[in-house]
Amino acid sequence: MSTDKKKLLEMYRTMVTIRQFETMAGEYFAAGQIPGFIHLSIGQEGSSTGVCSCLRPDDYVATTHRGHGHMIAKGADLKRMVAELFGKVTGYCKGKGGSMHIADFSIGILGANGVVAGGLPLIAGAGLSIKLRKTDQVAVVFFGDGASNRGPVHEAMNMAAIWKLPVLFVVENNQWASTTPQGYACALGDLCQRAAGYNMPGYSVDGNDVLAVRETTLKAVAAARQGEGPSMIENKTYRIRGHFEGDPQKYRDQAEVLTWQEKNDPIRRFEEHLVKSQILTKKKSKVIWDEVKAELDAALEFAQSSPYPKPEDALQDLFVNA
Ligand SMILES: Cc1ncc(C[n+]2csc(CCOP(=O)(O)OP(=O)(O)O)c2C)c(N)n1
Repeated sequence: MSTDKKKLLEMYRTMVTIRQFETMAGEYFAAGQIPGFIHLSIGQEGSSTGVCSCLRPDDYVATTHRGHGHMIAKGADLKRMVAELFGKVTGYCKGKGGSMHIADFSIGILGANGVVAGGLPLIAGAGLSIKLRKTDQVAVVFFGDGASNRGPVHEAMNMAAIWKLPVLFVVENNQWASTTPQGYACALGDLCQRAAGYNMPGYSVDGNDVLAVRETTLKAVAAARQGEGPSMIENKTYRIRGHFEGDPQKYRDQAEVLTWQEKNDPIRRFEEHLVKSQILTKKKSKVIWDEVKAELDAALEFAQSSPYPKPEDALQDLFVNA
């Protein structure tokens, strides 16, 4: 696969941005400055970045309750994201939606989703719209291993298959669905085996290897753009943080978390690859981490200095003016 140096460094920066965004969100949540619930994707940056690195701004993405990484990788505005997490009027939903309701139609982000597996029927609809409009866009849905056992997955994959819709079903198998280990709730070894039931290609990928994710996604995207229909990709990864911030995590052994963190960090793995390939130096890497931090500090400042929405605006924006 030939990915040029500029693109590789852009992908590295995206992964660093997601990691720093999530780390910052965890810290401010713990400090009581972020209301509601947040679910972080630390450790899953290879999947979000690898997939979105293959997409155009006019391609669609539907994501989940754990969607910050997908949105950042698709190009969402950090200031508006942070402001939304803080419940401020300058946020994506004017501070009234929070983490699980962020959307940005201008760059194809059809939304986070608090309903587990809720993104799949939605993305089948987006795929049908692409087909009817005869464009060469693609529509991608991210969902978890827990979500993969729900009914809407069958309905959406079946429809996408019979109508040959340009859809990518990307299941992020991070080993845990809240407190349930993946193997407890599903009889399959590889979740991509489900693809066979819909006569579509299915790939299982090391989701912490961003280049492997990109290589597989490029294949699936090319097929979708050429009218060959949907594919399923399983990115095998691991959820490093609790299910939600504040989760006491009594259901799993912290040694398991540490092993993934120390031996299989997707950012460290990519960084080592880039350094070995003489694309990145330790010095340049530090510059990138510092630049991203400065960008996030500016987003934080923007969010913190923005006002909360007014109580009288609570019922505004409930309906779209058609
Ligand atoms: C329809 C529905 N059922 C249950 C829930 C509660 N819930 C929220 S997240 C979650 C686990 C999801 O696990 P998975 O799909 O593997 O995603 P992950 O959290 O690991 O990213 C559950 C059961 C919900 N939000 N929606």
